[in-house]
Amino acid sequence: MPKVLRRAPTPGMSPAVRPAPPVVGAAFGDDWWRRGVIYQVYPRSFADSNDDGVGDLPGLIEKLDYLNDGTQRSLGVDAIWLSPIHPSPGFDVGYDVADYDAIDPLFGALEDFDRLVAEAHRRGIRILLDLVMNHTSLAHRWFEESRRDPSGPFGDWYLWRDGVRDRFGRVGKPNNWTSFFGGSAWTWDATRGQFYMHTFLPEQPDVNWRNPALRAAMLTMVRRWLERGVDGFRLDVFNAFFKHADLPSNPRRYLGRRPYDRQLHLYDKDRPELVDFLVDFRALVDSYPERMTVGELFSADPALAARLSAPRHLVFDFGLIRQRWRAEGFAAASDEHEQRFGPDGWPTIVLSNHDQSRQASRLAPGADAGTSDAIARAACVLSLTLRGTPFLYYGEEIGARDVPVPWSEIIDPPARRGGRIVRRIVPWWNRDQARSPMPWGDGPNGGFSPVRPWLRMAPDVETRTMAIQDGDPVSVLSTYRRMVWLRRRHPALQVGAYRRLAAASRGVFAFERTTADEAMIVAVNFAAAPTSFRVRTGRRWSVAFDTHHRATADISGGDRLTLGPREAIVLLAG
Ligand code: ISL
Repeated sequence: MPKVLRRAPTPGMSPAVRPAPPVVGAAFGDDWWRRGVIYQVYPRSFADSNDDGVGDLPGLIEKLDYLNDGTQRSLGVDAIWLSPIHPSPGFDVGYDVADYDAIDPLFGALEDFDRLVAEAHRRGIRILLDLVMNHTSLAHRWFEESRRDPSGPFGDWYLWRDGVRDRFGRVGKPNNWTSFFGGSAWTWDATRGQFYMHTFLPEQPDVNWRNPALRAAMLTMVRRWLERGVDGFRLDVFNAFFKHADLPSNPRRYLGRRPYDRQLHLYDKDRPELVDFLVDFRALVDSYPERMTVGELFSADPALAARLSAPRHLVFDFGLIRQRWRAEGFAAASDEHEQRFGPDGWPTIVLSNHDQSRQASRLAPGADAGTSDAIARAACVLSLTLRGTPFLYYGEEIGARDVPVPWSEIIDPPARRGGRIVRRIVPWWNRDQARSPMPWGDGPNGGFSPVRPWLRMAPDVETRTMAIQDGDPVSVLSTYRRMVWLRRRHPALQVGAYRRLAAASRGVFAFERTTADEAMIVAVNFAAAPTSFRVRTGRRWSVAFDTHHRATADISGGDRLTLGPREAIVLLAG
């Protein structure tokens, strides 16, 4: 009997918003946030329905069956996380929001969004919005009002401060805070005659979460999206929401690749007041059935992620994203998850997102396609068997690699003025490389769009497309499909306890996932040569999945198993 969500209309609900359609046939019910697989869509680059070179919501709707049509021909994901789709000037490619309640015409209209929710729910797919609430765009009405009328109702909705005079009478910045994107975190606004604070670009002014009216306006906005049927939210840099009330300078530190790293960020994020906000915010979300959230921690700290996590409310810690392709590193990061989150805590499993180098490139730098795909398949097995909720990033399922983007075409993160690039995070890395449009198949631009896409296609677009891999039983895409559906059939892979197996030989990371009713072993050989290890369990095992397609596990002579180069295997007891 498919799980069907029923929700009585909320009293006083605005007539413009009607209860969401039920999530029909979802594989998981109330605990889908633990058992399900979540897939991040970067809307600009996913599917272009109107041939303008940019992805959009109608295009995404056309691809829902690819994501989950209820059969093993599809990827089988349980939820989609949409990177921001709100109106934005695009200085930070959508993470500078000008109107939280609307849809950027680039992607379609609110009606298209409602249709996306209905069509996704009809397939048992839930929809998460990316909420950028640490800052708005300069173009947001709130900022324009705040800048225009300091004593008006919006005057205190942002972090405005006078400059400070030095002993020579010169006016300096209010403190030493730096922007993550380079330069000071303070920009002078001539209209208001004050500085305003921005953790990121000057086009992304931070809001003042200490202001009760701002906080109420944000929670009202969140409720409107919940009423519209949104199943959850990803919270952009949520641990940066609160700053110290007095805005003191941060202590300096003398190491660090970038100026931003050369401060101890004691006062511009991770403030204790966040906890009280999360209580209110999570109470609102939990007042709607089967919702969830995931907070993006603006630093890779599993301990803090664990402390801020709660049932239904996950927190990205990015411990795995920092790993290179080494068994010891992945094993240590997984063990740290267990140590920090504990058996009752619930981590996230993330190897890719729109801010990081594509995992195939990061884990197999400079590799030929065969090696890259072998590592992509083995990494897929890890993503879908480690304990926690897996978040896949569009394109990783076909082994997509970073796309070299020439300086003249770089979009991110600079604020372009008059076509000139005025700022970038670091010269050798821009995030465009991991945001290239999805190559679906034949036709111009990998079948993404007949016109020049907003960002260049991957150089291997002729040989690495969804269509090519769709029909190949040993492709990366086939591996993802088989692993997602394997995970769906086995509670041990969804919610089972994790225990690392002592792999005597280097290069192998092996662990158990167990529930009361089933036990599975996952073993990954990171090495480029065959490697064996002992699996002292005294049980009989069958092969549930193997990247090298062996039918039986050769666990002979005292549970010794030999894995081929970069082979990943999943064994089922009994
Ligand atoms: O970009 C990064 C490293 O290359 C990340 O550390 C990222 O900047 C940081 O995690 C915050 O990311 C989030 O907020 C930013 C936005 O640019 C990112 O796309 C978003 O994921 C500001 O909204």
